[in-house]
Amino acid sequence: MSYVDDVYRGVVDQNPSQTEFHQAVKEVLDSIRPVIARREEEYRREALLERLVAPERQIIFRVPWIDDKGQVHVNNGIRVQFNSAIGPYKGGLRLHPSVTPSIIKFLGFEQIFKNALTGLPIGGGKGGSDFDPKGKSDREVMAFCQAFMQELYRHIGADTDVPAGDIGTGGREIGYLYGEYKKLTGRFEGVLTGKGKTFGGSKGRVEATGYGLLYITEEMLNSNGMSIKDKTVSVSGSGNVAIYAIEKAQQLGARVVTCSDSTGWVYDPEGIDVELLKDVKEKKRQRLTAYAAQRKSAVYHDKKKENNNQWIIKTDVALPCATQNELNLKDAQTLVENGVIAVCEGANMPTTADATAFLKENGVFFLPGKAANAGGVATSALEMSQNSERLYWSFDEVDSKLKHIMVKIFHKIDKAAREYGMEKDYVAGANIVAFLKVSEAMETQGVV
Ligand code: NDP
Ligand code: 2IT
Repeated sequence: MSYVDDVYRGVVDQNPSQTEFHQAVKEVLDSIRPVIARREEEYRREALLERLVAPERQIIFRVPWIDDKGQVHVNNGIRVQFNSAIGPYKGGLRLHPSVTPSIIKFLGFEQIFKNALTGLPIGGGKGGSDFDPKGKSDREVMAFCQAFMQELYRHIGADTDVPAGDIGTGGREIGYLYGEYKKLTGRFEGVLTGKGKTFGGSKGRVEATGYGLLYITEEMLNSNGMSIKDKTVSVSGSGNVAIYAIEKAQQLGARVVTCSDSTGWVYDPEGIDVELLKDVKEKKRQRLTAYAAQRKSAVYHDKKKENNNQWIIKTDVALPCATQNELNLKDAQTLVENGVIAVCEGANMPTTADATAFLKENGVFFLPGKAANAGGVATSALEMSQNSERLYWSFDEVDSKLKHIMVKIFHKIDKAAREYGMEKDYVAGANIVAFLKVSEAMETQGVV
């Protein structure tokens, strides 16, 4: 068996039932086969891939907190410090009932390569809890965040590990986490990103993932003789990434006709009213039914009752911005039948492996999440820079740096795909560029 196959088998054997983690590892390993083939014996002797697929450290802890009625709850807490070859561990904290070690490990593994693509000095990590902030009072969310930080604080720091937001973790949660970190350590430092703008948060971080997704999508379309202007776009999700993807797509002249949450989706042929969506989701924390109730042109679809989703709508560009494996083979077939031109991942691994293969085989331009949604973590790294120099940059300065980073990522992955004879395979391009950078740093630093 080849070295790559040996390592993949080891991952499956040693991490049984961690299917999301297997999926993320398999995609990367398959992409880098031509790179490994050039130096297979050396990599094997150095156990480079075995080291790459094993987290440097995993911290698992209990998180006891008290609800408004006095009931004590215990949630799990986890932080995976995956790889620090090119910088301090960096990656978000996910708060969602579906959080398991497999989910956090797949996200942490993806983060290593995403962070390498940004060109900034950040290693890969991820964390979270099965706590569900939905339906909890602000005081309960605060109680949870404080309890979570009471353990996490001893493992993180501005120069060691810098967590941030992800699903279920937004500005409110980062604020409570930061307050508790500061109370416990007495240090005011850039230990978290996505902070409030009054205490070290960068302008443009809230918008960064969604805006960055559109900057790289536009660059890819331009390079292939097209543009996002006047295209129709379907988006899934209605959280941080989705909202600012919709906003930037509209600014660039596209018509976005769908968004979704975990229970339903909205078709709005006149184009999503993004200010109304922000009011419903960011301010009032309501369901999408509340959006549809206030918008005449919108039709609400219940996912369970109708057994369908937003991918049935005919559009030119699809932007999955909700969660992993939300776009499956059947969805990909529908998108292709409807003539979709491009699928660009705002979420992490939203497309299943067979759906990705089908889209690529059918000539759909496909940008993988580790490239397409890298704008969020890139801007987090810009927040770290501002915190280190104790300065704030203007929105325009941050936004223009973000745009530059996204454009550069596209050209790096495009070039690598061509160099390895896989023109326009941006999955392969992204994995190869990132692997070459991280592996070079690991080899140079010796066996550690
Ligand atoms: P939010 O919590 O702000 O929004 C998540 C959205 O996805 C909500 O609309 C939510 O619906 C929906 N969703 C979540 N879980 C599921 C599920 N199991 N099934 C269906 N819908 C679901 O998260 P973000 O927007 O921050 O994150 C979205 C994706 O983008 C994630 O994959 C995340 O890892 C990725 N990402 C985020 C970055 C960031 O900076 N925030 C950066 C890069 C990637 P509901 O409210 O009903 O749960
Ligand atoms: O998946 C991601 O890149 C994020 N959730 C953002 C991580 C960060 O550190 O900003």
